[in-house]
Amino acid sequence: MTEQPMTEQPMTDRLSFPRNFVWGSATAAYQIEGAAHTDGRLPSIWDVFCQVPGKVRNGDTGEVACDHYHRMTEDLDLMAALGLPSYRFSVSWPRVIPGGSGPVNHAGLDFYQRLVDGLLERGITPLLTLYHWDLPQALQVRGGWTNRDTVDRFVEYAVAVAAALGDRVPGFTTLNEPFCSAFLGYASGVHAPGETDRHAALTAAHHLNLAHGRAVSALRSVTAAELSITLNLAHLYPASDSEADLAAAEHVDRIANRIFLDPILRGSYPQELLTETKHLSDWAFLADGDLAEIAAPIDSLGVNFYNPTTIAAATEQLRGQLAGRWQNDPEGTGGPSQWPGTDLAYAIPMPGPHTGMGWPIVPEALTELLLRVHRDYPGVAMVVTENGAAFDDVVTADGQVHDADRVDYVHRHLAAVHAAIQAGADVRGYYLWSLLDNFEWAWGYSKRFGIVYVDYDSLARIPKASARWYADAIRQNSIPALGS
Ligand code: IFM
Repeated sequence: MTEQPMTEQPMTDRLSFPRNFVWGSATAAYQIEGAAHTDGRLPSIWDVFCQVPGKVRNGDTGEVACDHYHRMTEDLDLMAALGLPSYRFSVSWPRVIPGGSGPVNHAGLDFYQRLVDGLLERGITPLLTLYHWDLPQALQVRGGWTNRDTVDRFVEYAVAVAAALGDRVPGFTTLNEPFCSAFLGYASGVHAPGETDRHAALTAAHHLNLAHGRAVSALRSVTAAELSITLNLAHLYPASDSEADLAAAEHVDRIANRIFLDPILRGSYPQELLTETKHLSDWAFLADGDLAEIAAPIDSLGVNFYNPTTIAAATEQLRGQLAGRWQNDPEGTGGPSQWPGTDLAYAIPMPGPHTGMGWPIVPEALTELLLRVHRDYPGVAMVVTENGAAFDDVVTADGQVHDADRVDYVHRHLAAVHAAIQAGADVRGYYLWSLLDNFEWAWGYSKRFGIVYVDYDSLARIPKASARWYADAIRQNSIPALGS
């Protein structure tokens, strides 16, 4: 693949985005900040999980990460140099309320005051995520998201952050990808806190929904900011037209997507979900009045998308193929993997090009997904809050990173967003994941998603070719038409 030309082209050869379309890039606290013991921060579940042998590749941790905590000014200048109109970041709960409950740690909160001020000084609009997976460990020892009390602790934390920043931050997102918190954290156990109990995962999912809804209501009285939640929606293709595969795909749709979308946007859980998970849980955690609280109106829905998935009904043959493989092993992506939280469905490999994560590259699936949400949840405004790709980047002799594959991935996915808008979906912005290479959870630092390369020895930042391509798209509010 060759690098995309960045020359001006006649507007007819370009796909233009709506006038107010928001362009940005995203990161998350634990993945970039480092400074794990600085200014009163206490451990999160990820600090603890990283210490468990075999859980994170190479034994990597977020102790230093990109050292963004100490290099924030340099990173802000980098964003300004790229002409980034908006920056999506997350606040670390264990910095702000280190014990999970109790007093606010002003030294920790001050970091975000400086970050927000620094963004605004540079004309960059902040989009603040309150929870991107770093639960204070002090709450985990009391059951974490399986404990209903965590819901109210989250609301207290959300209000504390909004009371400090709500006058300057125009957008708050309650949770990032609650599917991962609930099902990777409590069912498959590949994320912190590493539990493998499906009843716990369903309990956590419900409590995350409730935490979101209660926080939205509480935040309305503290800030005029727009409020949202970000979901990593699975776009699913049944492996065949067989009844079994179609049913498996619908089942995964309920356990991955509708378990969040329906209560938040419709005020109910799908009845089939309650029935098909009856053997795992009696859903006694669902109390009267919860659904009304969860459905507190939001201003937009964040959608994270990387790849679609092909789903097959679980069979003995698929189980046999999976046996003996570590599910979280990137090398294992060549075979089927059990869908987290259920034994009824398997994700099976898709043909075609893949990213460095082994994830299939299917941009049209993003158009289909946005149109599906638009169709099934009418009136919902969406923002693509994450999209991007890891590739095996190298710094070449010229000191540059020529990441043509990432340029191509982003280009095609932006074209897919454009197509969805043309077809009527209300998509208001796009945040590229990620600004910086960073700590990719169970894969540690082995996977690079950034448009800016981070040398983990010197911590130097090197903007990649994709950063320049993206800056050009932002400047023109348009991208070259595919094939032009
Ligand atoms: O790095 C993650 C991010 O934290 C959440 N969404 C997916 C990204 C890539 O895996």
